[in-house]
Amino acid sequence: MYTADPQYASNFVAGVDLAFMVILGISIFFLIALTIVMLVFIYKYRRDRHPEAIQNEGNNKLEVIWTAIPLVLVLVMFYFGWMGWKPMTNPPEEAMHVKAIARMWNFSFQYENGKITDTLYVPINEPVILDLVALDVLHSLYIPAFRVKEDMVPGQEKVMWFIPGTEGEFDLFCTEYCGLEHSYMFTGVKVMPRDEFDAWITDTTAAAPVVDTETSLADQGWEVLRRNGCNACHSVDGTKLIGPSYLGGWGTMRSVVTGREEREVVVDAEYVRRSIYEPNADVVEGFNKGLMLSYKDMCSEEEIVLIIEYLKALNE
Ligand code: HEC
Ligand SMILES: [Cu+2]
Repeated sequence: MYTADPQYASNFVAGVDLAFMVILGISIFFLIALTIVMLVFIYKYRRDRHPEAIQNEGNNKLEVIWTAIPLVLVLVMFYFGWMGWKPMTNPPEEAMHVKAIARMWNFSFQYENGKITDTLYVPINEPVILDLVALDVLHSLYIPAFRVKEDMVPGQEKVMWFIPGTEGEFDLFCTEYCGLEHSYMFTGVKVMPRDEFDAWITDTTAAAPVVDTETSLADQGWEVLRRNGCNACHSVDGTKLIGPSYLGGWGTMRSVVTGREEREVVVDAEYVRRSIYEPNADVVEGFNKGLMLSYKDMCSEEEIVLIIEYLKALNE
């Protein structure tokens, strides 16, 4: 149906690169031309040949020329820029939708069947529409190889689309300075053949926690924490980051603020579960409300059990 040129990573590469080369070409031409003219004039009008300066009262012909030529050049640049950019604003009717969710400080991608990943997987030669969702602050999704970049604004429905043209893995990252660990909002896009993609998307075992005997429950809990980007705000070594450290928390008492009221609670399974699903219900003293968002749609009950196993293991 669609065939993006296999030479290019996406359908926008040709247009954007052409605009870039046109502007770069014009700039280099003038850099060289002006430098040459300048050198010639320095030589030709040097002081020992022209000891007396001449006053020029104006030259209408020159004025017209140096207004008209730059105007044409700027319009040429505008034309190529516009032609490269316009198609990005017209996503096709029929396309695969992926919800791209950004939060401090990671991306996650949710597919039409509910599968969630931290790397974006897409089939080759088919249009993909990313529905951009920012949960907390401004982020911006950038895939340099595809020549696409779009701001993600909390509360605003925005989309980005492209047709991948070459198989492989490409960088994807946030380009809107969004806080302390902004530079870690870095992941990738994996472009694969349709049949491989179909096999991958229908395989839901990778997303669900498989309780295998090879890996300990605690290690699987760590995997859940890593996958959800929890470690951007929570350390394992007692360091206070944005949130409290995991270390030495389990089983101890916590001073929390519930509503207006301060109280002491035990860090038990119920508390951890509530901290993950309703982070703002009990806010740990000394930490800020509203920074951690609910992981209701991201973490299953089974995964929370694994997280708890990990917290327990840290105490040993
Ligand atoms: C953007 C930063 C951020 C991210 C990401 C984050 N948290 Fe938090 N978390 C906090 C802050 C701040 C607090 C303390 C305030 C509160 O209780 O809401 C907290 C509190 C907690 C608590 C209570 C801790 C205690 O010692 O009493 C738990 C448990 C917790 N987070 C687990 C998680 C898990 C699991 C994830 C990932 C699924 C996660 N957090 C992701 C910032 C974050
Ligand atoms: Cu960001």
